[in-house]
Amino acid sequence: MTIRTVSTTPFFDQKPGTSGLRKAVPVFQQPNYLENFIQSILDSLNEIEGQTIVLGGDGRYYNRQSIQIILKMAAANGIGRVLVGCNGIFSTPAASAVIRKFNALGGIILSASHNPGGPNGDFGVKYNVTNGGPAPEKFTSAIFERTKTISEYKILDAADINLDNPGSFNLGTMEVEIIDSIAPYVKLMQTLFDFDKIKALLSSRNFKMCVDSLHAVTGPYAHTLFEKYLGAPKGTVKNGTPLEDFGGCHPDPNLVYAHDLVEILFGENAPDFGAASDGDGDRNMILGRNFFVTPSDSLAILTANAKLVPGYRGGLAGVARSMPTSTAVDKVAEKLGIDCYETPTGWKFFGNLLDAGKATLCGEESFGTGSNHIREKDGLWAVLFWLNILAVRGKSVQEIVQEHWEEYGRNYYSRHDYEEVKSKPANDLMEQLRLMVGSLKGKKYGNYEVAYADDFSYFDPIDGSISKKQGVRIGFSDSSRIVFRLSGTGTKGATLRVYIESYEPDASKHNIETQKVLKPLIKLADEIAKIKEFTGRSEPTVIT
Ligand code: VG1
Ligand code: CO
Repeated sequence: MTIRTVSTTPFFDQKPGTSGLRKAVPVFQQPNYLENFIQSILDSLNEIEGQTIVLGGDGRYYNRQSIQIILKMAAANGIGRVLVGCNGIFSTPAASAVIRKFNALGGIILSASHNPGGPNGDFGVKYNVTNGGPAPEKFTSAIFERTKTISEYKILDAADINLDNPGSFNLGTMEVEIIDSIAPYVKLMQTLFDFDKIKALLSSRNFKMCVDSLHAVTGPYAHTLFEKYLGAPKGTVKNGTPLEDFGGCHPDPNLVYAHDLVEILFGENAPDFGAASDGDGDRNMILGRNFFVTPSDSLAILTANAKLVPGYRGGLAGVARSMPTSTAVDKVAEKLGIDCYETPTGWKFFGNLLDAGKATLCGEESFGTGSNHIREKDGLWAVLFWLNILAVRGKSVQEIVQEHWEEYGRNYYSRHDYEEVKSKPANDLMEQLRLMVGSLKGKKYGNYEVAYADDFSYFDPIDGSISKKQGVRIGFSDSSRIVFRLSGTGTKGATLRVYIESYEPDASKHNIETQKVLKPLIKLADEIAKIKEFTGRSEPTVIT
């Protein structure tokens, strides 16, 4: 087996976004495109000689081919050992758990998360560091800088490795271990949740649940957890076989893309509980019978009920949410007397807080919740957390949420996405907002008075780093809020995200339709940002 050094020239579009490098599959299939990015990651790491890394993906199209390339490059660059998920599969949370368990140097996760897959879908590469979490900005910037100057990469000439069964192989001097990626994850979940109580709930005749894996990575994990360990009847998990193109669907657990599950939960004889997860298994959507739980509320409710769950019985050190996430959890934190941190969008910003023991639970409005058990958001963890709460409290999802609102007030919340708009006008829209925010304070729009407005900038209290331009937020004196930012995960044009929130303390007004309540603010968002004028769109493409 010989190591080949291949000369190459840079691609200038390899800047990692909110969560790794995401591009359409044909972009990744260009000669040297994947290789350049992988070599840039390896070049940005110190002392890789003999180290262990974790490798796997969400099973989407191009996963297997990429794994073979990456293995040969890792071997040529002196990596000592690679732990690969069987069949090349690792959910993002399971990869994070395995990096931590084996004290690996880091991991390469192949996923474009909730973006569609298949030959014309998206692919992605993400590097996670030693703590199991996404590489911080400092590191992703170093990778990007390297991609701009790269002139060669190293690869071993060798035959492909069989990924289909657990086992050990040698690739040059490097060891490749194909491991069961489900067992360590299930074991970790057993240390956090009361499996006996959840089992009693799931095997009772009075409780029915439906889990939709959307043909994506959580299928095998969900079958094992719910049907094998927790007594749920076979058939509880739907679409549980990962497909390379996710059956042609968006593996995105929200009311729009998980519509089959929504129909079941809002239909006749609906189950008591429903859940879905995304392409790589780090997102979750929680539904009750005829009831949708917003991700922001879910975070607040997990926080308020954490003491009922064995892994969190000792109390929470603090909580953290991304800036656009509703402030529902802030109210719970205040009552519990714990700190609540506000970070930019993207899980990488929670890593330092989790490592420093400042936050125990974290969440994002984009259907992501997680805790200090790993350094990624974790879809099935959130489902188990909910089931544990339901098993202890013996109430329905709707009752739990409504009681929560009665105690803390309700944060009406919605996100409006304008997908695939042209990049230039989208950037111009944000730029005019940035120029405007400095002078908005005190300005009146009908009944709304601007209490503060800024372009969110985050000071990381642990490492002192500053992340600027993280979204324009406009807060009003009645606690309502509008946030504007551009997506960092899309692959076509730009996606404008508008986040709208209002607060209602009065319990007699808690059962109004969300879009109706938010209507004046939605109108105001358009008036302030001139969305129609810049994007030419009069309606968002997706409302969650
Ligand atoms: C989106 C979400 C963000 C999330 C990110 C990765 O980013 O808004 O909250 O962390 O996706 O999620 P953006 O930049 O498009 O708004 V995923 O499940 O990659 O795992
Ligand atoms: Co994801």
